[in-house]
Amino acid sequence: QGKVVLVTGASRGIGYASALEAARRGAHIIAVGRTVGGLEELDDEIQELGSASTLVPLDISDGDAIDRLGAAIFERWGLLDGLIANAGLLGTLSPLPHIKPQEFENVLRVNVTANFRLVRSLDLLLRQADAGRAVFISSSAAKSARPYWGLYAASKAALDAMIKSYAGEIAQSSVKVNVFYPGAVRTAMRKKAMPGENPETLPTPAEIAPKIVDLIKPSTSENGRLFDIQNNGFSDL
Ligand code: NJP
Repeated sequence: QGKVVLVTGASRGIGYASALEAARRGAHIIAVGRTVGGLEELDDEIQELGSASTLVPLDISDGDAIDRLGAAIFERWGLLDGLIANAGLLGTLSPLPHIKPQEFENVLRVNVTANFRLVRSLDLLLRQADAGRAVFISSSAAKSARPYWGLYAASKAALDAMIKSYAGEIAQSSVKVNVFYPGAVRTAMRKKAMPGENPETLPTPAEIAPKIVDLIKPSTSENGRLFDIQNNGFSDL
């Protein structure tokens, strides 16, 4: 209640549902994404819940924009209670030699570098909160190399390694950081990855969102742990 929570990739899918779930629990949502229509739709739904949001249309691969966002949050609230770092890019699933260097770099920029910029820009704000919490959305692809998934898998594995290191660095602080593996979820990204799959067999973002938002509750005592929805539990980072 009354917490300030930033969600990246809030314009659709898992991020949208997580933002809505956090708003339902009384948080003020800072909603980040490029698609203004999606953010506005989210804002309408949040208002219907009696909560409020601040919409931030930006491309998270713009590191300077992330720094400006951190400065603006500092100006207005002086702290950040929760971060759901969800925005991600699948990229083309194809043999590695066929991937264009520009696309390779773009996927790494969104899935890895942007999350580094978020950590860099928001670390102090999370420390200013009584119990700052951050969860980074990874993928089981990080743990299982499969043909054609090399670029996406590499980016999520890099994200995991980076966040595990960060979790160790802040272990003695009041901030807690986790990584979440959603498993297969009924979203646009999953449809692009598995076009032949029947989406009805998959959980919806709304079904997954409470598990993600639980990880930014102040009472969450686990630090530096992975929550793997497929294995339905925690393991150490
Ligand atoms: O993806 P999708 P999901 N700047 O494509 C945003 C992981 N995951 O909800 O900018 C700012 O529906 C984009 O916003 P927009 C996955 O890797 C999923 O399925 O408006 N935002 C949109 O809101 C990802 O990390 C599954 O286009 C940018 C959001 O990201 C997370 O879950 C399985 C952006 C993507 O929405 C959410 O995925 C798994 C940018 N440059 C992991 N680029 C699954 N769905 O099955 C993208 O293991 N976004």
